[in-house]
Amino acid sequence: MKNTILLLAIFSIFFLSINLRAEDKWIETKIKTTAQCEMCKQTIEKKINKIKGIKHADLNLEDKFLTVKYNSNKVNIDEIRQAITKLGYDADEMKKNFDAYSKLPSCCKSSCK
Ligand SMILES: [Cu+2]
Repeated sequence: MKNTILLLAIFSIFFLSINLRAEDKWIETKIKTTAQCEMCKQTIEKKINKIKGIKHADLNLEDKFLTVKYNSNKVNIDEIRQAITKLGYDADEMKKNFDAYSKLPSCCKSSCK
């Protein structure tokens, strides 16, 4: 009897964990950035792709939108935006970190274009 209960408990934990995993919410969204060139694209993509919960991040230099797919259980959109601003770029309505911006090569500064 004890064994049966133990077995049931193990099974329910097992199925519960499968269910939890199935609840991972993948969201794809676009973030407007102030990227200027190929270097900006690489910097942003490299940084964002390293964040836990990010499936992929791809920046389109023509419209400057970063398309990002992320797991909303692990990371939220503001954390992603914040990571971009820390690199020296605007992210939607969030303004860039000026310290980081001032260290960018001149080709990457949005004001020179
Ligand atoms: Cu650049």
